[in-house]
Amino acid sequence: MSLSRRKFLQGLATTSAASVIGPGLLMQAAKAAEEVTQSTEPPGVWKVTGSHWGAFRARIYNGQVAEIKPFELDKHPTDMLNGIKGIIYSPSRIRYPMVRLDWLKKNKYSGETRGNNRFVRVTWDEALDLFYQELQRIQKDYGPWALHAGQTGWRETGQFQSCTSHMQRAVGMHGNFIKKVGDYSTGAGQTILPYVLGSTEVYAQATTWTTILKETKTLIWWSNDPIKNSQVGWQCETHGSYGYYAQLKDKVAKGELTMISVDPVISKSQKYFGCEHQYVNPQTDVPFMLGIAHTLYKENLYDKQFLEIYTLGFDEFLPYLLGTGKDKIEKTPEWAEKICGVKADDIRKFARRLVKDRTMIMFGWAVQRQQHGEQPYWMGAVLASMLGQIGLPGGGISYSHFYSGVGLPFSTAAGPGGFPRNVDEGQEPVWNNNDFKGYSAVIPVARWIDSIMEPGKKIKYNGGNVVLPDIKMMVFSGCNPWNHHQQRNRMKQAFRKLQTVINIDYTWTPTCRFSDIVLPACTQFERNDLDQYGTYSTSGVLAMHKLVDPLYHSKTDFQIFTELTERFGKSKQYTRGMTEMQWIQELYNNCRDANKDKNPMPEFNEFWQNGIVEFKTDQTYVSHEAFRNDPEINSLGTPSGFIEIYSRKIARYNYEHCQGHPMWFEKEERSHGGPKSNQFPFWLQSCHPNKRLHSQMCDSEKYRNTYAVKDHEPVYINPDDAKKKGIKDGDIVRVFNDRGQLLAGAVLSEDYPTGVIRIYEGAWFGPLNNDIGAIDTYGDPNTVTIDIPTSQLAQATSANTVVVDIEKFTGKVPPVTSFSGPIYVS
Ligand SMILES: Nc1nc2c(c(=O)[nH]1)N[C@H]1C(S)=C(S)[C@@H](COP(=O)(O)OP(=O)(O)OC[C@H]3O[C@@H](n4cnc5c(=O)[nH]c(N)nc54)[C@H](O)[C@@H]3O)O[C@H]1N2
Ligand SMILES: Nc1nc2c(c(=O)[nH]1)N[C@H]1C(S)=C(S)[C@@H](COP(=O)(O)OP(=O)(O)OC[C@H]3O[C@@H](n4cnc5c(=O)[nH]c(N)nc54)[C@H](O)[C@@H]3O)O[C@H]1N2
Ligand SMILES: [Mo]
Repeated sequence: MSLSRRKFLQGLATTSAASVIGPGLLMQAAKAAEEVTQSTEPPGVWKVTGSHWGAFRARIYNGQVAEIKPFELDKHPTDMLNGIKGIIYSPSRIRYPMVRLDWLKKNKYSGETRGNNRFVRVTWDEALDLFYQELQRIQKDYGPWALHAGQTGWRETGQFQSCTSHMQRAVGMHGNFIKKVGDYSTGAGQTILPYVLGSTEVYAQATTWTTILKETKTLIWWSNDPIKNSQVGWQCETHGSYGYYAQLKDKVAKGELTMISVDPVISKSQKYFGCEHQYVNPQTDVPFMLGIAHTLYKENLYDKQFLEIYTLGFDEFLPYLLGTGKDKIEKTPEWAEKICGVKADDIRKFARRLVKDRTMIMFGWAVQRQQHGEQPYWMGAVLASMLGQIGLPGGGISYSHFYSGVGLPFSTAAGPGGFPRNVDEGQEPVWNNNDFKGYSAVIPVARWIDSIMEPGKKIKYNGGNVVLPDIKMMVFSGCNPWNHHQQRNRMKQAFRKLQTVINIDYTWTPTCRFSDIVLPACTQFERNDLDQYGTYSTSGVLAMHKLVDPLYHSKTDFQIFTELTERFGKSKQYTRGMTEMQWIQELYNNCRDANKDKNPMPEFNEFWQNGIVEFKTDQTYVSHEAFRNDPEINSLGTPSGFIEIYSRKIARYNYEHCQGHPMWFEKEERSHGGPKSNQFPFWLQSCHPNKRLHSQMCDSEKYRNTYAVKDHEPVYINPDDAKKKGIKDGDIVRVFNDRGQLLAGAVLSEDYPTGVIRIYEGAWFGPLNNDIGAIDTYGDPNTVTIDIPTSQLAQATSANTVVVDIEKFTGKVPPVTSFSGPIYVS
């Protein structure tokens, strides 16, 4: 008898179930087992969940995610679903609570060695005790002004588990802290546009694609790459926009729609649509637009009636345009050509095409993520006003088409609410201290490093003053500041001045490296939740089933902060006495109540079983239509109620780089003949990644290898530029300026004009060592970007204002330090 057969029989004897089954049944069972192993149906159970990358189903087998397939309702799933497994099983996952050795043992509050990445494993109790002690110490020795826990970011989806809310509610129950205003996405845009169009526009609903398909004859994508950037959404993404993109593409092919991409590079969208390209030198859209406006005026192609009825201040703008104002420079196409690189005649032709038929200008956001980023958006509104189509179906201007499904037909339903970010009304924090010692309690989001570097400095902001607080301690959750902020070496200096840094994440990001206490959260795939399906369309409510148990020693953010608040007697208030599933049910039931009249929803259990409740999405919208129909009754939210080409309010602020009307200001640095281009001839654009969500998924190893160049982040460069520099495709190169240096892998591509290179933001910073100026071993563009405000109006990031040089790296390539987690010290 073979060994396996004997084993089988032995097994039979001890298996009670088998011993009661007769031989006939046993045969049947064996046959059934054989059928199962021969069937193509893979083993395991399928579960549904959602994410920034869309909803999907995951096959769970042996307690692991074995396979992922797109959700049936997602007709245009993103390739990035292939990176999800690598997030869960990333080698960079934080395994245990960790404390930085020098912070723990040496000179506790000296940050001198912060960033050396040498960590000691501690227990959860030890880590949370330290967290609590630090909160106590800061509130007792200083006050709320010394603690900044207000930085936010792209926390994973899910209404209940939204981690930044958990952190801020818990920390807020202990004491007050510094918060932020604005964001990195649209800091300049969301500040200027309320003065001009009466709302932020950037996060507003915009004209529905069905209307655009019907009415628009000329569509301008301006600094906008929707095919790349609609892959992700703030809430669970539906990818519904791609169905309309396909129809637009069809119209372009049939010659029924003129589509132009205004962009220095040939974008993924331009290639997809097969549309026209209008090149413009980087950062010079305002001169280009002024040249267009000049043509419209001189050739009498502009809509005088629209300007009269709906706008204010064209007369104040005109002298600037015509050169009869203070600067005595006429903004002719010839003048513009020298700056923006578009031939004067082509500027004129472009202008004439805009007035031919129904024209819609759709701005992306990168063009305002640069110094003086307020200006192109304002000037865009002036241009659209001159065209006179604002408020017409399929005409006018928008600043949000591309983002999170803006433009999809939407439902009338209310989406589910989230876990509260703030302390409940009527309750007080342990340290109920509101004395910020003259410092501002809220600061513009991108000015936190300035705060650490120059505490007490008074800066102007949006018509008021801000006094930068003297930050001693920071707590981060659901954001990765060592991804999102600019100028790494300046950050290194700033972090050395801090006393304590705490970070909660599931993966060992560069922010962990620069922290003192690191707590391992689990990923969203290791906990239950629910989310809205479709950020702007509210297409449904999606169940997010826990796929696998929390890996290593990680816990849900809810669990972590329940345990932290226990330490100061607030855990009952924090949880409201409810468990995870009770919260999820509560959020669902509240949503169900809110929708009971118009959008009936089933009982929770049925929803949880089915995985989704779908709403009817039949609502459409035309931007600014109400205003156009009756500007008196539906006046805009601007001071005058009209579109403000000239803003008296802004003029009165007396800011150098944001005056009464849109203007061209030369940049601190600029390629193509601009400042510093002699020394550093390339503009570096750090666009949003095609195969990541910022830094998320960069540690998804297999997926990273689908784009990395010899383990490095790609830098895209024009072949002629590469040739001049002696760089070949696949070479490791050094990208540098006077702020920093990084290694990256060269990818030669005709999509990039000369003088322009691209490295996607979100590449993990991996410094060679902890020295200021040490080379970044992987390719993080924020190693070389500049940390200056857009202007005194928005004080937003200027990430896209940066010039660099590039050379073939000839030294011995050091190993990439980004993904290997902490250096464990016992
Ligand atoms: N140079 C340059 N810089 C830029 C930009 C640019 O264009 N160029 N863009 C800017 C823009 S627009 C943005 S929005 C920012 C993005 O900056 P961030 O929002 O900071 O970037 P993410 O990489 O998404 O960071 C989210 C972090 O939260 C963690 N996280 C996610 N879910 C959870 C959770 O459930 N629990 C916990 N505890 N942690 C979680 C992730 O692991 C990740 O580390 O970057 C900005 N920076
Ligand atoms: N796949 C993916 N999609 C995303 C994100 C992601 O991380 N990954 N992040 C999301 C988030 S948080 C945000 S804020 C948005 C960001 O959305 P955006 O800021 O609009 O996106 P970017 O990709 O940085 O840039 C869009 C286009 O602007 C062009 N551009 C840059 N500078 C200039 C300029 O000076 N003039 C002109 N005319 N064009 C210029 C670039 O070449 C690029 O083609 O994307 C969202 N979508
Ligand atoms: Mo963003």
